[in-house]
Amino acid sequence: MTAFRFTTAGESHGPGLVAIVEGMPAGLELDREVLDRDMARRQLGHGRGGRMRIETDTVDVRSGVRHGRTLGGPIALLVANRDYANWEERMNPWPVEGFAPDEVHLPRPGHADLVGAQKYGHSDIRNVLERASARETAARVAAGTIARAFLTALGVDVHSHVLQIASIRAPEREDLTAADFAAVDEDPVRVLDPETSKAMVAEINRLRKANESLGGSFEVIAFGLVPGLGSHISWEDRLDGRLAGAVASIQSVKGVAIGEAWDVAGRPGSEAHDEIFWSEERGYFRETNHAGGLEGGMTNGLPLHVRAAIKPISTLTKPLRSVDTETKEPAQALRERTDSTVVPAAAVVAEAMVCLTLARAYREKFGGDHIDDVLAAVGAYKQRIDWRG
Ligand code: EPS
Repeated sequence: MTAFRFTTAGESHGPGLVAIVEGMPAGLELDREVLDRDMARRQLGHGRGGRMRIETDTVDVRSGVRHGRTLGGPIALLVANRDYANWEERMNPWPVEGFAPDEVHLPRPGHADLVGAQKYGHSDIRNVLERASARETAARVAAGTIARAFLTALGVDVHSHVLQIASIRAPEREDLTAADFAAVDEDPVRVLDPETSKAMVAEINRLRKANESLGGSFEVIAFGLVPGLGSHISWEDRLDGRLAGAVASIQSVKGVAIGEAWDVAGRPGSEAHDEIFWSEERGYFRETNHAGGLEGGMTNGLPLHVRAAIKPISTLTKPLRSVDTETKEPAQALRERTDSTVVPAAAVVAEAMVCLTLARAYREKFGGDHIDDVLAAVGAYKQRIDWRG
């Protein structure tokens, strides 16, 4: 059986983005509207730039699915770039007669521009920035829709919310349930507290006027996981490492935390761990979740909490100091159309990366060629460990 994996291809202003997802079982039901809903959620959020008015992202399934069910083969997904119509000469895969694109020579501090050009030997920085662009996350979310459909079939729900934008923080909330996220996408910054939301929108407006970009942080929570995904046996199998890698690979993410990580670091051990109880009706249970649902690199059956910090976008409308890579003279960095903040959208991308990571862990643990095989294996396992969650 092909191991679960996915890859993406595509440039920001090229013809489109592609995702290929391999290793899904056959017979999994997909709902076109649900897939497109995730694509639209990634485009939400106060503080996006002009590009989001051009694109209306949808998942165009090109293989691996027939009449709404997976076939077991690779699933190819296409997300068109509508903006390509405005870039056809500059981004054409083939030489365009009588046209020579202007080269970009002004690397943005914080972006892949300078190092990418050095490493790959490009004089035109556009050859780097097109692939480094966070437009690529549309393909990740497309792949994530397939992983999410698989997890939904297994009773797993993955949600996200924004915790912080610039200096504005949402109040901490414990014991969130899946139902608390019912209206989060209706909020302009995808935050659960309406007062904080207003303050965040005001701060985005204020800093945008000052030509600034804004970073922040967000949390992804997965409900309904079985205990025992991932493993303590080998470092590569530890789910905390895989989740951290998956989420840290999102453009502009600079930190990932599992559970109460940074807070727990400052507490005595007696206040850092989740004590274990057992009762006739519940079986094993905990009264706290400081660990964020992971112990020893494995899910423990409690909700999984992954937080991430994202830096302010490195394209600034008031550019930072840089150097012209042709003349080596001091210059201002490239100034392009850009977003002010992408924190709400990044949380949706992180949901996709968490879904893809969890789908892989389920595929490894339970195998199965048809979705019914997977459901039967999960059911048998729950019975063996007497899991009632
Ligand atoms: C991005 C720059 C902007 C963003 C883009 C990511 O694009 P443009 O240069 O076309 O205005 O809008 O994000 C998306 C297109 C998207 O779909 O998220 C960058 O440099 O990373």
